[in-house]
Amino acid sequence: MSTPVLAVVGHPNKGKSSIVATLAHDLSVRIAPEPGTTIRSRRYPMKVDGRVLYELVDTPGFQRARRALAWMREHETTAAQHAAVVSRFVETHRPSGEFEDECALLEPIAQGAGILYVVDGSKPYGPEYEAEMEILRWTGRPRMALVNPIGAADHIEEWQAALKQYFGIVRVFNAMSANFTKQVELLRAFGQLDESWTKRFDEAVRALEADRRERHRLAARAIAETMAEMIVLVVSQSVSREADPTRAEQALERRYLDELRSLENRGRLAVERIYDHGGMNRRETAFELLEHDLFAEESWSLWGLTPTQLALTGALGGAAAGGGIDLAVGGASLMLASLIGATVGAAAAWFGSDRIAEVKIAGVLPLGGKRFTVGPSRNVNLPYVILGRALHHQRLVALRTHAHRDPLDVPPPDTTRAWIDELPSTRRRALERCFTRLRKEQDSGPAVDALAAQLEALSGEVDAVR
Ligand SMILES: Nc1nc2c(ncn2[C@@H]2O[C@H](COP(=O)(O)OP(=O)(O)OP(=O)(O)O)[C@@H](O)[C@H]2O)c(=O)[nH]1
Ligand SMILES: [Mg+2]
Repeated sequence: MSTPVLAVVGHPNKGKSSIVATLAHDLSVRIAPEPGTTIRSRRYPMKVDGRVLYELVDTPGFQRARRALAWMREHETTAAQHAAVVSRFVETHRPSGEFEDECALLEPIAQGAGILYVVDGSKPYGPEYEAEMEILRWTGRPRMALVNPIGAADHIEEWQAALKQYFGIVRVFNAMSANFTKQVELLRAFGQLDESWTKRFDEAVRALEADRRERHRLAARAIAETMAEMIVLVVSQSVSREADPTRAEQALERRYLDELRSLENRGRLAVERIYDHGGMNRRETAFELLEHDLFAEESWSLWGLTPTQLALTGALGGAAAGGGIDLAVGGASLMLASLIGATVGAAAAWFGSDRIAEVKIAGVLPLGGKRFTVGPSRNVNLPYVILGRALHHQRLVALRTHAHRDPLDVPPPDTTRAWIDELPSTRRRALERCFTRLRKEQDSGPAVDALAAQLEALSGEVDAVR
């Protein structure tokens, strides 16, 4: 069985390369707002274990479809000869460079590729597309039309009415926003184009799904490893007798918070690489929105557990029993706050930065100075804030198609606190047990494994959305 090849063709600037990038998960595909970005055909094989399951060919857009069709009509004899005339067109014009774009896009089709014809469903249909579609019909190859709505206007119905006359299958497929389920559905539809392709595309779907599960697993592990480092982080500093201890304490606190932030950022980069988005930029201003700082009050009310949830999870009980937090003052008022139903915002101050970094004196130095340390944080809510932010970022990255060339734009989530409020309490308690183990156990390996296992299910939930 020969490898199915699909040539992605159409008018210039309609999102052909964007569709290739999305399906091939490839950031190296050239995409730009100007027409004429793709100037020669390029193949993108989908490989599993070294074996190519199918190939996409990105092509330049039609430039002179009417003239090309006119040539073909002049050389036409019978309908049975149409495909041969298209091949002759390519052979005749290839050497001279005339009809360069038409030759580049028709060549793979003449060699046996199927056709994916891409149009922009946000622009009105017009007869100028008919020469292109007629040429493609002449090739007699299996073909599907993809309506990619680039803008907001909706001309999809009129497009469908026209496209159905030329293409066996017509689908709407948005290159920028197609989620994993939509990509899988499209692959299955490719398998319907030609009977001899069905098995191959079923195989491709299975391979893609296995690959996706593996990436979610790796992302869960990367998040668990980052959390482990953040939870046990300690920084220390020796301060001489002459130095101002208050300033030294403040500097050490800042260093501790900076190191937490930089660990968080490292975790994010790892997750971006896992989903093959390693090369992208981040929009700083927008990034700050998500990043609106780990220690900002909004972060705590958005990502952390409420006082009641903390109490139900056992986080407070466990920490208090272990002498982890001082319940005498803050704890009592916290409990009171939860009892009288105080808002999370009000409680956030208590949960917030003042209790994350607490400077302790680790020892007195021989010549009189002191050794200060900060960390590990005893703040019971910190792991939940870190985890909420990590899962939000992972979701944005996992759902981002490879057609995007703009920096990662990361707004706060639409549904405030959804992640944690929707977590079943059994899972919350399981997470809490993992956090406690991370704080207590010398060898963090088994606790990281346990946390990664808990996070795997959460990490895969991004694909549950249809
Ligand atoms: N918003 C949005 N923009 C899109 C979509 N698909 C493509 N674009 C944009 O449209 C422009 C053209 O996309 P390309 O994928 O380069 O189009 P093309 O058909 O390969 O263009 P040529 O190679 O020049 O023929 C780029 O700026 C894309 O970012 C989409 O689904 N939504
Ligand atoms: Mg292109």
